[in-house]
Amino acid sequence: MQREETPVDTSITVGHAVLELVQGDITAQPDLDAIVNAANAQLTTGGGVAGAIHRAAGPQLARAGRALAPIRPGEVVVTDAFNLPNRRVLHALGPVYGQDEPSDVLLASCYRRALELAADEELASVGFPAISTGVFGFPLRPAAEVALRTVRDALRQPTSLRLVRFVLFSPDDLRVHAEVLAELERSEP
Ligand code: AR6
Repeated sequence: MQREETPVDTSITVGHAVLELVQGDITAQPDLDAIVNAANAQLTTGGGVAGAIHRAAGPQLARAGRALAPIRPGEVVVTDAFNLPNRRVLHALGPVYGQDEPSDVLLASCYRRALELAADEELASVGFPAISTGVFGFPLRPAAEVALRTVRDALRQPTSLRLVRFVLFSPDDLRVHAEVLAELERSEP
């Protein structure tokens, strides 16, 4: 059997919203009202996805963060998006795996709070990276389970959101998320 090299993008409907998985760069999602940053506690530039977001937004983003820092694991704060094509950046501090416990509860809080804050601002669409799965070391598959379950549960409640997009950086990240979503749809319809 031939192995599928390029995973196809996935999308499902949950409540009144679409939940979709794509491979890409979260700084290049101009159709989304807000994007989520996998931030550090001080809301400084940092590396990984945070570095990319700060570079694209410009130095005003770090300046805006200074007034709101520090934040704790599981917390999310909102700033303008400055030079990014989006309206808002939601800065989520994920747990450092093996250090901030319980890591799954704290990770779920990042996704839930981000969606709550987006709904408070009546936003219709938001994009997430795979929070904590880079520098913070959260294993990808369990992180994807927490992320996708939390977002599915949230979209079943009344919300302004009509689109939640997971923007996964590598084909492998997309494949794992697609597998986990299919499994959740089977086991927890
Ligand atoms: N678009 C989408 N995803 C990306 C992008 C991008 N442009 N760049 C990287 N990723 P990480 P964390 C993926 O390390 O684990 C920072 O220094 C990446 O491949 O960015 O929450 C902060 O300042 C991985 O799958 O976030 C913090 O100190 C995912 O984004 C710390 O790292 C998250 O990786 C946060 O660590």
